[in-house]
Amino acid sequence: MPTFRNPVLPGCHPDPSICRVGADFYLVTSSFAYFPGLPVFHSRDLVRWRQLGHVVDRPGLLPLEGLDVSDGLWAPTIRHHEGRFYVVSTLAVRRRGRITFVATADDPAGPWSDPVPLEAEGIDPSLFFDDDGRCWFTACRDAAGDVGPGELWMRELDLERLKLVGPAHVLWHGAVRGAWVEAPHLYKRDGTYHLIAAEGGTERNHSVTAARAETVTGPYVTDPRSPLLTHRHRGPGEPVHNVGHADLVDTPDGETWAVTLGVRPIDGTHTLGRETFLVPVTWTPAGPVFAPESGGVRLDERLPSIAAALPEDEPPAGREHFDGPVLGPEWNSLRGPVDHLTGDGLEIEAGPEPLSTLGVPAFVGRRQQHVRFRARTSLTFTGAEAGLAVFQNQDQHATLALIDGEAVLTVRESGVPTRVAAAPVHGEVVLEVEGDETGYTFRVGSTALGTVGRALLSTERAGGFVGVYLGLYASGGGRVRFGWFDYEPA
Ligand code: 6LW
Repeated sequence: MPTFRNPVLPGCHPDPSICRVGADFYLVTSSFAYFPGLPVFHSRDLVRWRQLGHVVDRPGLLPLEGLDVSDGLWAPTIRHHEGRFYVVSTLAVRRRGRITFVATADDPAGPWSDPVPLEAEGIDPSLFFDDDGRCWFTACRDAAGDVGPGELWMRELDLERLKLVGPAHVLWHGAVRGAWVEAPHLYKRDGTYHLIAAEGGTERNHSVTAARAETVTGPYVTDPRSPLLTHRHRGPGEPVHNVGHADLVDTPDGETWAVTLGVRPIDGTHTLGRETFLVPVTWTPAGPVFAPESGGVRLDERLPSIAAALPEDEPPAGREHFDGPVLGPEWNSLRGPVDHLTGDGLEIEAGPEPLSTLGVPAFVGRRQQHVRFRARTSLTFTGAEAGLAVFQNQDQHATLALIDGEAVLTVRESGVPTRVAAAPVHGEVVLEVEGDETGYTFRVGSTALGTVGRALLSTERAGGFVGVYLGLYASGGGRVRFGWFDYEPA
């Protein structure tokens, strides 16, 4: 039986949401304080995804500056209705408020409208279009309307005015009250409304739970089979954990699949973030059955029937020469755009902000998507500081940088920097980082400067919701030119 390899979107791609229009599938994920925000992907077989762009792709649309890297754009939902795409999401700042918004587009590749704020409490918004054309907005909130374990609620969304209207309906408190019910999505099947949610928190106890109702506004009755999907009971030998936060889609030939987040821990920690996995679903009179054959998320899963043949391995991306007019969509900066030039390498203006700031440092990065990889770059520089960063968050990262004629390896843990090693350098320099299960080994030319333990840059150790980015950065003045960048899975 032909299989594909999970995760279908490796690296930090959590909270996936999916919709289909004809033969085309579209998917969005959270992006936190990275800019541009809310990546949009396209696929025709659910397995091979290509990024089209971002929903929040212009500066100034939403205030990302000042945010911890794990705050920002959370848990979007994408839906399509009568020729229009809708994305709802929340700019969340833990303990300091949030802005829930809707953006629309005729083409998911963009342009997307400016975000329209909605008067909505909580996080994890979703939309459901009923047979009569009415649009129902759902989200989760706690009793105080803050982020937290609590309840799922609903209001109607007026599609003309993009405003929530009518009364709020409380739908459900989860299969277990107080177990962080979140990530609601609603579907209608054979006249019954099925509410899917996540419960247990986004770590090891994560899960998919469900409730059902005969009318859209409820009452919703807990599906006694809940959790319908979880790996919380699996031991440390299980390769995939934290499974939950699912969204369902039907294929043109009648299969149902779910996208869900999960992590791949090694010795109890993961660095790649929460990734997007694809899981088969069948519908029974009792409701959806996730992974009917295996009961869980598999690294090797049977191919969707629409993917007639085994997908070919992606050709290795090859060396990035930055010779296009703009950076590819896989590149992000932190909290806002960075002054840069492409065409002949990547030139970055080194601003005053260090990587440890909550502002916009001169940083351009991409997700680490494989535990074993090698990343290299060549640069010439005469300013204060520039190089390669393995970035978990502003307080937890490792850098190999040119500083005063030396290549310096620095590790920052809990906000405290430690200079690990240094070597003198001249002229054009090649900086390298190689990752594996144990750590990140840094080299300048062929000289190894040291290895930083992998767990140090893990989400478990750093806290928060993101995975590691590999970035090029500069700070303290001067202009740096990166000639090329290689990222190779090993
Ligand atoms: C997301 C929520 C969650 O909105 O983490 O705990 C948040 N679970 O569903 C950020 O990814």
